[in-house]
Amino acid sequence: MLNLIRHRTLFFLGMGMGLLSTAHAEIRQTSVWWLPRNVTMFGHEIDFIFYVILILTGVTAVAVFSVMIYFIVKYRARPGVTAVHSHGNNTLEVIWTGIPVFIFLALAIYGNEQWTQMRLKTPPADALPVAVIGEQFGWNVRYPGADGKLAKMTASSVTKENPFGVDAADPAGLDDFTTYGELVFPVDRPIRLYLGSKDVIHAFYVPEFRLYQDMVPGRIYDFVWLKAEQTGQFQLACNQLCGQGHYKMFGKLSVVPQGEYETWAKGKAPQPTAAKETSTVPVVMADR
Ligand SMILES: [Cu+2]
Repeated sequence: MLNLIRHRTLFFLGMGMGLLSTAHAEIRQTSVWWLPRNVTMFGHEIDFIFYVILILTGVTAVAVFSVMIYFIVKYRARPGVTAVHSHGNNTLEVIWTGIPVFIFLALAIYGNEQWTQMRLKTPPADALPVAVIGEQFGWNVRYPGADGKLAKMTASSVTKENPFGVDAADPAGLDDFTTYGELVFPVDRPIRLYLGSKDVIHAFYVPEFRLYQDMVPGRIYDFVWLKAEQTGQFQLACNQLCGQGHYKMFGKLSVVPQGEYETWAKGKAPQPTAAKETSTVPVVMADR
């Protein structure tokens, strides 16, 4: 009886925690055994190459195992049948080396090109800059104000009190606003992320964005960008085991129409009187 009560308590505790942690994120429309839907621009190419590799390796696996099983049965040891020694076949060797070389080269060239587009090119100039600094165990988020510019961030200036490592003297930062664990992105607009960490290695990971980037302390990553093409509610999860509270390190992420984003940003922006205060008080103090 006691056991049953214990089990029930555990069950409901688990249910409660599960509900809490997924309350915001959308319910998966696709099966949990397959990919979640993709909502970003780069996701199409990532999914495409995923399926190409899956089909190639799938067909290869079936072919190799079929031949292997056939040979195992056909050439099994039997009384009265002697082994045949083969010294190989040059034509066959050239074919089964040449085809994989061609496939691997094609995959590498395609992957390299996509990676260049995603990470090595300068993000579009009209992108909305958003800074996300991971900490044990949550997300510090910083948005630009009406000027559309974030305060200059320096990785070496990141401290406990100044999670974004901003320069307090930079006027671009005076109208910035911050949230904790809450992100809103306008749909169909490029977003340029500035990613960093206050303490240990965290990772910015949103499966529906097909986006994953480690955040190593001592660096601000300013080359990651994305463009969401569909609206929805998502979960920003930390994807590096970063300590005991890692499991609860998730942020609410919404992709909304541009107008809705503007309304939200206006509501979060520092009020005129507060903005005055921030010009005398170091910005770092106004962050929290
Ligand atoms: Cu983390």
